[in-house]
This record gives sequence, structure tokens and C-alpha cells, in this order.
Amino acid sequence: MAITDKNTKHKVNTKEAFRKAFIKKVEEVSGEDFSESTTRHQYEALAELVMEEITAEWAVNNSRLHKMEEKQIYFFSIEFLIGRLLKAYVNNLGWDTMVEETLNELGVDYEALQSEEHDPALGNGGLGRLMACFLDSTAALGFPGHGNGIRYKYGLFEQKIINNEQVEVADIWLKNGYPFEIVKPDKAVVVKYNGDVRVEEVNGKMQFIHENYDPVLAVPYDIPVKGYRNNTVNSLRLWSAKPVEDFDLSTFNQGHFLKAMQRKSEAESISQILYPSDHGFEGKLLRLKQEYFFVCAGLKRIVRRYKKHNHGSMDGFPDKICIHINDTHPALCVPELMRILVDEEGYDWDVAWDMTIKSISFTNHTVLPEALEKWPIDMVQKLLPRVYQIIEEINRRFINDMNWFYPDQVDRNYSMAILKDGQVHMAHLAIIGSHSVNGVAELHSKILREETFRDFYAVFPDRFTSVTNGVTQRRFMMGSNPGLKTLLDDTIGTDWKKPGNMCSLEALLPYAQDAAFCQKLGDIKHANKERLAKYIKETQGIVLNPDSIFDVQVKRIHEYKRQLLNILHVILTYNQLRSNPNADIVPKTYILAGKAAPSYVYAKEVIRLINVVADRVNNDPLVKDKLKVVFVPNFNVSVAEIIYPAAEISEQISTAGKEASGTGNMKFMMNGALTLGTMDGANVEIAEAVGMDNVFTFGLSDTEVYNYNTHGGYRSLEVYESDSRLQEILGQLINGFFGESAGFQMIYDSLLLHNDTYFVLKDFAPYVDIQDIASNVYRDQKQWQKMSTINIAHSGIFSSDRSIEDYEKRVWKVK
Ligand code: GL9
Repeated sequence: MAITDKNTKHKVNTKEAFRKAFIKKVEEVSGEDFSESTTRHQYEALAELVMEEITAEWAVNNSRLHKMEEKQIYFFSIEFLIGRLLKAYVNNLGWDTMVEETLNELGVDYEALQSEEHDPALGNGGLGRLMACFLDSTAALGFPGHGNGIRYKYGLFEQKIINNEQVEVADIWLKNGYPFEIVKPDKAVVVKYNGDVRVEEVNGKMQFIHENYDPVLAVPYDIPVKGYRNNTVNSLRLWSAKPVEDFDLSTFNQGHFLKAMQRKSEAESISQILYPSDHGFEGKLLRLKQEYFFVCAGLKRIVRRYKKHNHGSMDGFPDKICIHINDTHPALCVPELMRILVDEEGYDWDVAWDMTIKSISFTNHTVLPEALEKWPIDMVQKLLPRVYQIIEEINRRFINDMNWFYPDQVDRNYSMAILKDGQVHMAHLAIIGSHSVNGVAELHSKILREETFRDFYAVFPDRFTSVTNGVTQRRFMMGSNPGLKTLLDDTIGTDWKKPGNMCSLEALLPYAQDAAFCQKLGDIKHANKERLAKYIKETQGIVLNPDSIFDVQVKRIHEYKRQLLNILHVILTYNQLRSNPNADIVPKTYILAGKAAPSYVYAKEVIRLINVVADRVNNDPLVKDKLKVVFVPNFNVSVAEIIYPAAEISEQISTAGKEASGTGNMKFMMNGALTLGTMDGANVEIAEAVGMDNVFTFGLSDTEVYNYNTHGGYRSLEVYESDSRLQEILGQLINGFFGESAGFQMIYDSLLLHNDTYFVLKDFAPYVDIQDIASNVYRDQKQWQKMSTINIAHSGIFSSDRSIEDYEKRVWKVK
């Protein structure tokens, strides 16, 4: 771990050398004396020093990888929610102590310096963040694994709350430049859209020639992925769209100025913006262009590199390359790889098909029907004429085979088609075209096998597997909760920090009964709560009581995640306090955060409700210090890093069967928060790991929800009529209680008129009960800290290191 001093050409790794290099770099980037430098200059200087160190290792790594000695994994994903990178690089290099001490001595505020980095929001939520955790773990474990995605010019919108409502503001994350990417114009490739396919016979073989197409240039930007204190540096490659010729001069010179401009902006629009949809399928042409864009560009480079190594041949490709597709957005990998193998490399269809299936594996991330991608056939056919022909042929052969093997099941066979009802069914394409299909938690994988993809499971039982998600402890615990990290080091030694070794945190179990340890654990939590309270005071002007329970629900706002259930319970507590201000309740602070998709009107109403309730409660002198509600705006990776370490209750209250896994639940757990949740997604595995006594579970099970749904739902009105608390609360939503202009008719109607699709009222009473139980346990701090310790001790299996090891064994088989 050393910095190369460019002038002296020798490695320096002492504090003194770092100090000199840093001062020199600050002066270079600012053109001023160090004493005149701004935080921005200091950030730029540290970022450059870090990049100089990492790129030297990167070069060594890349030349090793080009020898193709090991199998390599490529994660194809339309989102990579990487978060700020500077501190992660510093920590992974092992520079943390050196940097912290030196900056401190120089009077530089390291936290402020880090805040200069614009948090790249190149993802919507769990699915994109998972990819970033997987990249970190893959590098930490020393596996060659890379990301392939899109370099959006605008990331997910910035969320402001104005008059209690969400307002979206463009996220111009590149406005001050980005120091951790290297653009490689020499590796740009052309992606072809539209046009026609001409068939020609050459030497008795059919040739398919794509002509009159619209070309777009894909330019790669590479971001290094540095392993934790090892010498692995992998790559995240993000593609940016450019016109093939920077400017269509001939059109321009002929006087068609607008047309020339239009071509340029049409090409660039492809990587302009991340679709802000979560769990929703928007069948927009631009989105389809995006999907083909990074699939086509990514595969081109991988194939080119492989052939260069393999004397111009694609033979053996599946033994050396895994293409892992993150949900169905990159499912065009299947026909595109077929196109390359058949049209460009001249393989027979059957051989190419075998190679394609062996190369590709697929992870499904949701069972919500509205998220399933189905593209109109005419759109695919027009935009990608040759790729569409290949999809047709894949479909034709699949249905033929099925009818041959299962002649008496023609209806079922047809229901599994890729092409039906005028649409291209992307999940079917992904399952049929890959050798492995997995869900992201045990329960989710079970639902895939038994419900969502039941017919496919019957036909391909060996393809189906399960890998429970994980998160990187290096960012979400060691990095963001240094107090806890140090306490763990001091208590059980440092072995647990080795990549892949987090399960040795179980050595902590005996300390669950240790009063001195529990006291320290409580003190650290309290300090983290004060830190969050300070952030909220500074950004929102709301004063929190750090002695109250911090009860936190942070995630995308969605009906199935039931932020509504949470806020209805807050209203209940408020009503109780109004009728008895001296009630003996444990003081509580409810913290919520999350973005709603801009077009998701209902979710935005929920945000408005939360903020309206917060306004009312926080300004009512009656409730004093006993109840506070905060909606933290613009939830993103860096805000999350302040929130998780301060949480005591982790709200994971989705309708059972709807949350595929959840990953926030794991981030809370490793920071010692106790899960209060339904038996859904990975909550089930958290409960199994710590035992039912160390979580607070409530509510309908996934089978109960399923049974209600197969019989037309339940009768929400009955629940309402038998619970006077609900009658009061729902009344307040529409009777002007929260101010005349603030009626919540839409929410009221969804619960009572439209029969409460997500079982909010059905689960209300059990939720209130479990909240009361949790508050009572909190009165016994010894018991609480004991439970918290047990949760931390068992959090090792939720490290993404464990997920990557599972993928390695069950799916990729690298070794
Ligand atoms: C999601 C699931 O809903 C989560 O339960 C799961 O933990 C993650 C990662 O596997 O994937 N699927 C999905 O579409 N999103 C998820 O979070 N949505 C977003 O990323 C917004």
C-alpha cells in the first residue's frame, strides 16, 4: 500500500510521505498555496492521489485478466447504485488511519471533504445497490468480476419536500466532473438500430445482412473496483451514447441545421436519463433502446477480448466467461449472443444455443406482476430487426420441443412462449436462454418455483436455485459505524473483518450477557443517534430527543412496503397522547425516508400524509418529547450511511409475499437494530438466524395472503367496523383534521372502497400490538442490548461476501 511519488519514482507509504504528496497535489489542482485551498481542492487532490495508486494496480490486474487464466464474471445491469467512492477507496487501500490522522493534523475536515463528492444516483434502489455491493465483495474475495451498465448523464432525481409534497429536481451529478472514471474512446463500439435485414446465400449458407440502420456510438467509461486490502482491481464499465460523427456536417452545410442537431441529440438521449421507475414497467421505446445499448456494447467488447486471447475463435467461451443478467432488463443478451455466434462467427444454431445457455445466468428480483417486462412485438421488430428474427427462431424451436416432449399439454406449452399476445415476454426469454435462474431469498425463490414460474420449474427443475441477497459490511458497517467496528475489534479481535469471514462475529454471542459490553454498545448507538439528530437539526431544523427510541423505515415508497401502516400507527399514538397527555409511553421518534416514482400518484400521497402528520405532531406542545416524526428528504446512499447506524427499530413491514428480499433489513441488523417486521423476503432468514425471541414479527403469512387473494381478497370494511381506533384515524384522513386543504380521500378510498389490496387494515391490530411489545422491551435496556448483540453476532450470513460465495458455488463455478 504505497503512493508513488511521480517525481522521485519510488513508493512512499508513510504519513510523512502522504502529507507531502497531499500538499503538493492540492497546490497543483488549485494553483494556490496550500493555506489558500478550499475543501473542493482538497477533495480533488485526495481523489487524484487515490486514483494514481489504484490505476497502477489496475493496469497490472488487467494484463493478468487478459490472459484468461480464470473464468470471469460480467454483471449486466441497467443500474449500479455505487454511492460515494472516495472513502471506500481509502479504506480498501488501507490508507484510512494515515489519511484521517494527516488531514486532522493539517486542519482539514475529512467529513466535509467527502461531502464534496456528488453521490452518483445511477440506480433506483435495492436492485441497483445490490450490484454495487456485489462488485465490492467480488473484488474483496479476489474474483475477477466486472460490471457493465449505462453512464446516465442524469441519475435518479433529487427529492425536495415543498409544502409537504415531493418535488423532483434534476440530478446533474457530472457538473463538477467525476474523478474516478477513465474514458476509453479507442474502445468505443457502434450499436445499430432500425433498418432492414437482407438475406443472401453465400457458399450455400444464409447470410443475414443488417443495412440502412441508424448507428450510435457507445463510449466506455471505466471505474476501478478496488478489493479490500488485496491487489484485485476489477472494473465497472459504463457506456455513454454519442453520435457516430460528432456533428453531421454535410446535413448542417446543406442548411439543415435543426436536422443535424436532432441527430446528435437523438443519439445522446439514449444515455441521458435513468428511468425513475421502481417495480413498474414502462414500455417506452427509449428504454428498449437503453436495454439493447449496454447489452450490445458490453457483449461486443467481451467477445472481442475473448477472441483476441483465443486466436480469433469463440470456442470455449462459456468455460471462461459468465454473463450474469440482473433482472430481465439485460435479457437481450440471449438473442444478441446468438446473433454474434450464428451470424458473425458462423456456428450452427444448436452449437450456438448450447454455448449461449452455458454462458448466461439470470437473477429475478421481484414477483410483482406490474414489473414484468413485456415489449410490443412491433416495437422490437422495428428497432432491432435481426435480433427480433432470432427471438422468433428461439421461440419457434422452444415451442416445437415442448410440443414434442409434452404433446398433451399444448395450452401450458403455449403459455410459456416468449412471443404471445403480441408481446415479447422478457422473463420467459431470460429463463429459456440461461442455465441458472435464481430468486434473492429462500421465500422468494419458493414463490418463483411454486407460483410465478411454476411451469418453467416443472420443465427445467435443475435450472432453479436460490441465493439470498447480502450487503457489503465494509460500507454499511465498518465504514459508516466506526465506533461499532472498534468495539468489535476490541472485544473479539479483528479476524471478522477478513473478506468472507464475517460469520466469525458469532464469537460475540457470550458478550450478549456482558453488562460492560452492552453498556458500550448502548453508548455507541447513542452517539450515532446524536450524530443523526445533528444532521436533521442542520438540514431540517427539527430537534430530536436522542433518548427516545429511533424507529426507522427508509426505502422506496410503495404500497406493498406499507409506509401507510407505519403512519396510521403514528396517528394512533398521537390520538392516545391527545386524550391522555400524561400516558406512560416510551418516547419514540419515527424516521421515514424514500423517493416515490414521479408518476406514482398514490405513493406521493403517502409522502404528503407523512409530512402533514409530522407537521402536526411536531408542533403540538401536548406531545412534548414523547413523539416525533421526521421525513428525511432525498434518501440516497450517503444519507443511508448516517441513518442505519442510528436506528434501533428496523421497520420491514411489507405485505407478506411481496418483498423479494429486502437489503435494508440486513444493513440495519448489522448495525444492531432490531427487526420489526412481517415474515417476508429475507426477514424470514433474519428471524431464523437470531431466533424468534430476538425479532418482533407480526401479521399475515405469505400463504394467508395468497389464500385471501385466490378467494377475491378480504373484507376490509369488516375490520374497520370492528375497530374504533381505525374509525377515528380514517375519519381524520378526510374530515379536515389535518387542515382543510389536506384531505386524503384517495388513501381513504383505497382502504375502504377498493378493499385494501395490501392488507393494511388487516395487519393493523397485530402491528399495534407488536409495537407495544417492542416499546416495553426497550424499557429494559439490558434486555434490549442483549438482543442487539445477538443480531450483530448473527449478521455475518447477510454479508454480500457470502452471497458471492454462494453464486460461485451454485451458479458460476469459477474455481
Ligand atoms: C428489488 C426487490 O424489490 C428487493 O426486495 C430486493 O432486495 C432487491 C435486490 O434483489 O430487488 N427488485 C426491484 O425491482 N427493486 C428491488 O429493490 N426495485 C428497486 O431497485 C427500486
